[in-house]
Amino acid sequence: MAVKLQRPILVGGIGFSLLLWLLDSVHSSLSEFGGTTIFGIMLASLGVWLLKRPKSLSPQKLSIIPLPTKEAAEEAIASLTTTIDKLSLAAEDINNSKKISNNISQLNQQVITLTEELERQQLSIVITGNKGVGKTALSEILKSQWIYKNSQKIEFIDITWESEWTTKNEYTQVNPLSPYDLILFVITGDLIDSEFQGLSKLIDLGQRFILIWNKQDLYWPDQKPQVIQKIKETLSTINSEENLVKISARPNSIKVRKHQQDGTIQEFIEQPLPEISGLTEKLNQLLDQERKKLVWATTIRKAEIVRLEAKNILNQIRRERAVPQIEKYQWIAAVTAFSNPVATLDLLAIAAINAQLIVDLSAIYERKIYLEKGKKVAVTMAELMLKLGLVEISTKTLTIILKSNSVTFIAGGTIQAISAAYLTRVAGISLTEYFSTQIDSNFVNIEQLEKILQRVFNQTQENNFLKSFVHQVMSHVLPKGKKLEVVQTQVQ
Ligand SMILES: Nc1nc2c(ncn2[C@@H]2O[C@H](COP(=O)(O)OP(=O)(O)OP(=O)(O)O)[C@@H](O)[C@H]2O)c(=O)[nH]1
Ligand SMILES: [Mg+2]
Repeated sequence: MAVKLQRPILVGGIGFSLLLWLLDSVHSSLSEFGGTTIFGIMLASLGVWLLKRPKSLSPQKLSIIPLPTKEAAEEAIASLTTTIDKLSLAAEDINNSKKISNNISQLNQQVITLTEELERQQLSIVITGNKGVGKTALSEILKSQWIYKNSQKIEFIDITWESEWTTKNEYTQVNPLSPYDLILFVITGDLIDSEFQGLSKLIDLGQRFILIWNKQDLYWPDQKPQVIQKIKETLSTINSEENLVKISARPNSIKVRKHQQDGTIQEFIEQPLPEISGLTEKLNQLLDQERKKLVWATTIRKAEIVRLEAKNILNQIRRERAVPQIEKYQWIAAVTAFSNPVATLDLLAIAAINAQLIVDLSAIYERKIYLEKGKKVAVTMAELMLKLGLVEISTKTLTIILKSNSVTFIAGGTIQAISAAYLTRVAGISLTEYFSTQIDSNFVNIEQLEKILQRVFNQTQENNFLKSFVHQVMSHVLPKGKKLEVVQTQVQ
């Protein structure tokens, strides 16, 4: 297949000619050392040059949870509406529009519900904590002693805590606690690390909690201050020491000995009353002062979760558009490498091609990365690929696959062509994932990009994928009639 190279960057606009010249001279003077050495030196030279570059392309942005005001909640709903509008627009020119239009009407319905929720009076409180800490006992006692006394419109739910909710996925805001206005987090002694990590994350997500130390009756009075101090110390690192209360939701019954006046001793079992006054005081105070804020904060979280749902569907549509672009550039990369006089893998030429791919992909994902920035991102990706050892591993793996095929003819430049196409694919797919998961901004978070690159690379290292990929590249670059058969290989 003849690929027409239309973009000027592929011809003269690379902007790395000095380095190419340097690499070229290294190549000609050391050619007697053989391909591998030269390849290594080229990579090393590129590495040295790249290492001198600034580490970050731009400041990294942290996602900040807005303060819970009505305006912020309205803004969150507005931002959801914008994403739904984008989705509606993108859905106009795709085939599977029936399902998507159903999704869109459901999303619009959620916007209506969320807007109504801004004035919600009823509160939802979730009681969570590890198994057996007394969640159900607490829920029962609060329902019977507190809600009815105060005629509060409150519902209680209890759910066993799972630390994975706040550690596992990237969208930790989509955890089962998100829809609740307040979290009562129950522990029975020391705060263990996974619980502390969970609480820190809840703070990041703007979720209010009260940490409840239950089963006080199991401790001797002189043990308690120590435990309290330890928990408070830990909590102070996340500015939450005020959030601790201690209770006994269902104290154990106790054996009481009473000395009678006649000298005899009477023994009987007494059931102490639950002791939750510290908690109810805290609750009363919190609800008096912050009831509305709690509702707005929940609305903000819920709106964000629905927005992520919409974004997900939008990303699927965008990915369908992105893949043909990636394929187009991977063939351009293959043909360029195949016909390039430099006999080793030319990472900068690949970077130059990838720069244009980045620009095109960023347009699909509405990131507006222009060519200059695209070049920087492409070089950063080349740098990351080198650093992670992806270039070396892929070249080795592809060489093994090629060498083990039954046809002896392998044209010069074949391995470079396949590597160039492969690395372009890995870069392209990684970028679609990066653009899909990162907050909307034009900054490039190198750390995230690195993780994604590694993951995508690992996924594509699967032997069957690589074999069929080799086939595809060969059919694009090999002269007609040179057939290639790839046989089963065991790649280390
Ligand atoms: N000593 C003491 N025991 C308590 C207290 N609160 C609850 N328990 C006991 O702890 C055990 C577990 O209580 P639950 O309320 O079932 O705890 P849970 O967290 O709902 O348990 P799961 O639903 O199984 O996760 C029961 O035997 C309760 O009687 C307390 O304040 N003191
Ligand atoms: Mg329970």
